[in-house]
Amino acid sequence: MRIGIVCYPTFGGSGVLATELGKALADKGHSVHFITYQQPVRLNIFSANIYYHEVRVRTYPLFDYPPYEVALASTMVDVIRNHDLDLLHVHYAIPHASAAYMAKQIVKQQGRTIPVITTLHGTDITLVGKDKTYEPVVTFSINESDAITAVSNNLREETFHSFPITKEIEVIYNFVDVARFNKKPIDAFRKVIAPNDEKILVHASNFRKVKRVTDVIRIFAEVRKHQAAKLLMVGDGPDRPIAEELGRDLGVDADIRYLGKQEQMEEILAISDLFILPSDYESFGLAALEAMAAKVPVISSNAGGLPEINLQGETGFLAPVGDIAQMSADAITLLADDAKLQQFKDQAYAQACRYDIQNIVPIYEQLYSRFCRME
Ligand code: GMT
Repeated sequence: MRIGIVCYPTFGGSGVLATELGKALADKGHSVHFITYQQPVRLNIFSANIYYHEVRVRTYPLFDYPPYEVALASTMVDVIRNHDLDLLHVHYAIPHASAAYMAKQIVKQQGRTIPVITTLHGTDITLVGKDKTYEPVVTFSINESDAITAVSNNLREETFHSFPITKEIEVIYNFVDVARFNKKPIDAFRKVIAPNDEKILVHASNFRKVKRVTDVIRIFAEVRKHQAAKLLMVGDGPDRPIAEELGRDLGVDADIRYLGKQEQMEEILAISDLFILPSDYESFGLAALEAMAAKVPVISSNAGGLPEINLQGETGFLAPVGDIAQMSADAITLLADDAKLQQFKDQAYAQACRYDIQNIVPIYEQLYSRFCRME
């Protein structure tokens, strides 16, 4: 098939998932056309089956807000026509689903049909999408999609709850390439971070408010009262300065390393013992799944779709949002017992294997085949 994938090219989970999906589809012989405004961060390979079409937004002194959605729809039309696409798969509703609707109408006038599949990822529904600035367009463009998928049951239910959606929403869980994440730790790297064999905790996110990075620091400070440990903070974003300040106030800053945005997550996870994700909401928590694939158990909140991924007392522990005392207690208990920690590591890995790329990508292919002929 010739598939157009529209996504954000940044480190966010939706862009990562869309890029990994495109790479996997290309490996299986499909032609994959990425349409976005910048080379996606995980699009770091050469494949004869992968094409990248950059959306260029022309500026003009009149525009306070350059019209990205118009440029995106026009690029979609261009790629549909010139590369004879069989379908468009858009990740994150805003503005990708409405731009796809526009492109679909334009090519329809020329006698061509192009199925549009919209995958909802989370904040497009729970935070941004239901704001009344966007809601009517989001509702319309989701309903106009030929198929709608959500990355967890929780997100499916949230979508029905917040929007008058008239179509079925299919749940297709996010996936991870287990083979890539199941790596041996690089001893020299571990020695640099934890020279005295301290346990290593890790958090990865975009450091937005929803991620509650200050909870991560507070949990770590509690753990440090009981044992020597290090904390790796991966990613960057608006709440980094307050996390740094809190670390200094709590006297644990010397044991925290901010690594910034990292492409080689598997190497960081390979030396880690525990992943912390205390978010206000996660539709899925792809970062937690990647941790589990690297045999790292997860201490998380029980918000959104996290209980579907992180299994209480098996792959890690969950607690209500903001319950720092419970999350700290669970982390301390787990880190203090090497046999139990190893058992959780193995169980986390087994859970990640259920979401392996090999199991999930065929579900997308089956979905596509309902809308266009397989070659
Ligand atoms: O978490 C973010 O802020 C990024 C966001 C995105 O759209 O890139 O992530 C969302 O999609 C991911 C992939 O499906 C999910 O794993 C995340 O849980 C989800 N984030 C939220 O729901 C807050």
